[in-house]
Amino acid sequence: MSINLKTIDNFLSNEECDELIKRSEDKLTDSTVGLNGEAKIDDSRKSKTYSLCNCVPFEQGIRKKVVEYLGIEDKKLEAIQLQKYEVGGYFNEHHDAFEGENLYRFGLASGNRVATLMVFLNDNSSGATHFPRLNQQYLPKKGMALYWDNLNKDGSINRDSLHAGLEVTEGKKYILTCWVRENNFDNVLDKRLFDEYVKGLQRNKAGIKIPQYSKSGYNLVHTPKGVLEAANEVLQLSENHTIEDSITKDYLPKGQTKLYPLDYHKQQRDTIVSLVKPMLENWVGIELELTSIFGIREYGIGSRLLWHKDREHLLISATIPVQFDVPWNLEVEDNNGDMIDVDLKVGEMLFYEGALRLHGRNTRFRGKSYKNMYVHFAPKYLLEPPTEVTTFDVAFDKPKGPQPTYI
Ligand SMILES: O=C(O)CCC(=O)C(=O)O
Ligand SMILES: [Fe+2]
Ligand SMILES: [Fe+2]
Repeated sequence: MSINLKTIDNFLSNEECDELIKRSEDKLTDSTVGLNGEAKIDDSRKSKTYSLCNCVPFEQGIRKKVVEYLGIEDKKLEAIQLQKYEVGGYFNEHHDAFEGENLYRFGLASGNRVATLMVFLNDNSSGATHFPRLNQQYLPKKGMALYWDNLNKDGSINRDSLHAGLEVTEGKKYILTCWVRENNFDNVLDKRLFDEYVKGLQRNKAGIKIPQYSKSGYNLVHTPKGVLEAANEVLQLSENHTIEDSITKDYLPKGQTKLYPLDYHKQQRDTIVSLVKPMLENWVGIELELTSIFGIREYGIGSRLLWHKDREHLLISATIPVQFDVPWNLEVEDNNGDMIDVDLKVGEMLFYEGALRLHGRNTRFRGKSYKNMYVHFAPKYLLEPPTEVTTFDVAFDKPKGPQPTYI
């Protein structure tokens, strides 16, 4: 797919370019790059950066010009940056869009960098911006902007957007870089969500080595009719009995959830457990004990369940869709450590080893309502009083019977 690379002559006036350079003079710091989820000074980039403050009419005017040209909401634009390269300065080949760890660190709320608008603030016969895959390069030309897309329609990185700032061999080179995000730019929320995501990965605090109980790691099976009937009865009976859901804040950025607790509906709850338990026991080949069945969780539009591992006693689990208007992929780690997508339908359920394997729903839910139920078990022998104290028993946070806790 094309990156829609184009030039816009005289995007900024000579006076605007000069004023921007002047304003940056005593405020420049070493430029950084995102490496394994951290902003670092690195040999791949040699330049200095000034982030526009957007606090004076002149800088606000520049931002307005960019936003209007791009036809985007102001909130989607990152803080505009000025970059200064001296002789010997360069920026090696890179994509402006984030991938891997960097997307997690810098894009959980804001999303990726959809597009770049770059403006040359002075002329130079070196330090061209080079697009190796397109065999195109542009020498700095005062006031001229370059525009290109960084992502394909499906959100993946458009590899043709690879580019470099070639080495400056004489004079100085000044540019502005303007990056547009998929969502509203919020770097504070990006950081908070990343910290929470890391917490989710490190959830097994006691550092217990969790064994794999099943051969396959996960398993897609039919949901017994009785389970769905019982769950639907609970939904009908508990119309006015939803409770606040504590998961929202930590694992569901922006999403809304409600809980239909099963505690008020013992009969349905016992039916569900008695039907699912033997199936899970058959899957892992050992006797199990219920450790948590919380209720039916209803996710609203925009929900996203960040990848995480469950707590140590939520070892062998089933996730059971009950009703939804739009499908929502679930990802679970397979035996090779790869995340695989599961498109669960009502009438199917997924068995997974939640404390061992990463899982979540990392794309935002696009529908209005997704009602899902989770049932968690642990091997029975782990829950019986230890006959002798082993390291494992000491570290294991033993639940006593069903726990009204989740994740
Ligand atoms: O200096 C250039 O020509 C390219 C700059 C760039 O790619 C960036 O700042 O992301
Ligand atoms: Fe770039
Ligand atoms: Fe989980």
